[in-house]
Amino acid sequence: SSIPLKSRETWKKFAVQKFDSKDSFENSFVRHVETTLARSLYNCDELAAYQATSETIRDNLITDWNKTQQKQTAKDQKRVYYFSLEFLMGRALDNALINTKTRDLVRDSVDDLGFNLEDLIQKEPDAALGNGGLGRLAACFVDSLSSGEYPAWGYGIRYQYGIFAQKIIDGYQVETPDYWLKFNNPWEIARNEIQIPIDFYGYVEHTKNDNGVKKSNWIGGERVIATAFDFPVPGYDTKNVNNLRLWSAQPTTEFDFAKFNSGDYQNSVQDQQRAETITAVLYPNDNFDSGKELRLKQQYFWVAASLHDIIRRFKKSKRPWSEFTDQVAIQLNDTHPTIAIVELQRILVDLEGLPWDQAWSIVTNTFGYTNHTVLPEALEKWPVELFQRLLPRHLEIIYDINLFFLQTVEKQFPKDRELLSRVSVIEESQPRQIRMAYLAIIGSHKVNGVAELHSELIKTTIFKDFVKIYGVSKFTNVTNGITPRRWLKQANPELAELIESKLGSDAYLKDLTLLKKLEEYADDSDFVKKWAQVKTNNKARLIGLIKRLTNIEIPNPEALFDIQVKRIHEYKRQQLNIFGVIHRYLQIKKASPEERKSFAPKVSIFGGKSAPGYYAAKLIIKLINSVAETINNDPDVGDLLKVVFIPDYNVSKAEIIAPASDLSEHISTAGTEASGTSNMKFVLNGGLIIGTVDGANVEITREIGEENIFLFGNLSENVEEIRYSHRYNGYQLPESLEEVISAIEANKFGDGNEFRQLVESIKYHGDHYLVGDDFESYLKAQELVDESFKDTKEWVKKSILSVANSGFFSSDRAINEYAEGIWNVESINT
Ligand code: F58
Repeated sequence: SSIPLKSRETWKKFAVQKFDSKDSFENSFVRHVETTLARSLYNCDELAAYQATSETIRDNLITDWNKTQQKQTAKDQKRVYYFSLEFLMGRALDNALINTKTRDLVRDSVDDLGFNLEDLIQKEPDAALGNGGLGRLAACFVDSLSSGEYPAWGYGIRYQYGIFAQKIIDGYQVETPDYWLKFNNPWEIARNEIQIPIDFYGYVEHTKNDNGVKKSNWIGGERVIATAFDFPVPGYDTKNVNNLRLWSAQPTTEFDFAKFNSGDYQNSVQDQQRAETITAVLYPNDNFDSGKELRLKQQYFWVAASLHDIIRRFKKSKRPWSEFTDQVAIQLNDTHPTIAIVELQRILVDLEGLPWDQAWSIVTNTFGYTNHTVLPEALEKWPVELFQRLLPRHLEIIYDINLFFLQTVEKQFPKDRELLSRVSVIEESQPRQIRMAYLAIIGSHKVNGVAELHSELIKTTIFKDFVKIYGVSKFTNVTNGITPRRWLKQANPELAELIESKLGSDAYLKDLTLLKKLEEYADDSDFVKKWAQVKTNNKARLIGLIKRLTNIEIPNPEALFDIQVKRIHEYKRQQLNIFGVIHRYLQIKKASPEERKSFAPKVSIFGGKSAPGYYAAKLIIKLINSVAETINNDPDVGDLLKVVFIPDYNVSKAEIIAPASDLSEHISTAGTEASGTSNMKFVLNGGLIIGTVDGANVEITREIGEENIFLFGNLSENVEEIRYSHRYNGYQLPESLEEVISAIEANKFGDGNEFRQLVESIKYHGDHYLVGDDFESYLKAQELVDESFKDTKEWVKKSILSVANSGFFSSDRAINEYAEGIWNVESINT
């Protein structure tokens, strides 16, 4: 459907011009105010100005987006598709300004037009289509894929409600809906012409063709339409703009006449409307599998639409199926899209008529699977019965995949029935369940963990049998990373400027290892002073945020800011942190006014959401708020200690919080945090870390040096043994922790009874997360922190050296590793 040659001259004459000067920006801005928004200079408020600015940037992005897609189609290289149920993007405007290097120009222009750019940026709601680390990782990855000019698309769901907004009322978390699309969203392109039918339920017809070959045909029983929304993803300092395609569910317009004829019009329309609920809301659990039918519907809906899209694109090239894997790589972000393995096999066998084995070899060479957790309660399983109803043909295919797999295992390890039942995709429990991680391993050519320790752990624990079966080469590691564009340049403009003044350019934003040169300035007193000043300014910015959100005054920006922000989870051990705070409080109370002078002033800052149904995590939030209430109002304490819980932690708040830490806490029970990524954000912004030997803390230590990090606690190799010993030999909490618990029980922080479950799980029910075992070691590490912080010069030096050596943690490096080691995909300009 392209334009005939004779008309093309006319098109070319009017080819869209990108804005590239103040004049052209302002021209476009005014046009958008008057036409797109139907307003004028008499009624253009900040929201309208934000929208007109965004529309103007959007025009530029779409122009480059179009060219990028044309170029990628012309080059016809292998593409990578990143399947993720979550993309925690945050705000788009500031990021687009930075990546397209138009920020200064736009700041001056909106100033001419009577607005302040920083204020306009604040008007944008966060695109919060994710829970935490996994979703934010996907967002950093699409940034790096665009910046590295890889031919790559992200595929996900356009939820109408993102992760809930958290209110704190009387110290308790209250969830309110995040209806982020209430204004027109300038960052998406509605592709209403793309309408893909997706079926559910129904039954399978088994027939034979003329040659007597068995054929299976799934007849769906309910149909919804997937329609596409495209989000342009601009790379940094390149014209490359990749696509993030998010699907939205719509009702079909094919009506069920039987129902409508029965005269029940109202109910029939209602049935149709139910289609939209599929993409209505993001499930708010982190590291927990909820197993709800609607969740499985979301997964199949998104995966089926994405594969349909990819196959349509592939078929346009008229290549034989044997070349599919030269053209397509698909990465499964956790097991959530695992059904794609089955769906592709179904398409190839049932619809395209390929023999099973040929289809299966295409499938396994297409997919790679990333695991993000070893926690058993987070590993996805689905009841067989649910599959039987919702996706009957897929269940048959799963049975066949499993059968063929078990047959090869049986050949390899004859008579090992135990092994067969351990690795079977079907768990023979009541009810029987499908183990999605096993299916993902069997259907992929590579399986990776997200940090070295984690990748070793999956090989020796949850996937041990599969290493035996497939060999160790199927398993690999790609340590996570973060994008320095958002997490340094955008979040910390002052630090970025100071760095640029020494490195001479912004090239480090594309090659983060260039930060290494900062080592030369670690003893340069002028540089050290400026470095410290940037930190103080960022702390002042955070003080302002805290005041606005909580009304708490932080009197002293020189105090040590000790921050733990992340999802609230027992394994992440915010309880260990708050017990440490209580301990400190009790020490201050015991001290004489004279002795109190020796305490270094400190601000303990928490933030994070609990899953709505996670009782223990909600209790931790309440405890933090109750402790804050007592301490912040105790005149004996004064400015020595403040405790803050920042409500509704999200990406845009993280951008203010990460640059403001002196110390951040990454204190999970060893072996539980697969990687962590906020640890990288804090280090890149010149904060030091107190942490356990867990996740990416291990590599952070290796890169920045162990003299620049405060490690403590038991090691992962001992955790099981300690738990076992708790169970069979009993255990005793250290005196220091008993004292803390007694203070809670003595109602020093509101009604102590309220926290009984929290206390009892540690005191009497095995202390699964080893809070007692690590407490003393944690306190010691904190003492060391206090000691070090007193020596400002030494502390700042550690900070500079940490940043200088954090280049490894760029998501650009992670993406290059995936491209080479897993996808076999090349950048478009190589
Ligand atoms: C996180 N997982 C890991 N899952 O906990 C963290 O260590 C790691 O750094 C990060 O992934 C990136 O690799 C995580 O965020 C979820 O939120 C899932 C959401 C859907 C339900 C299951 C948990």
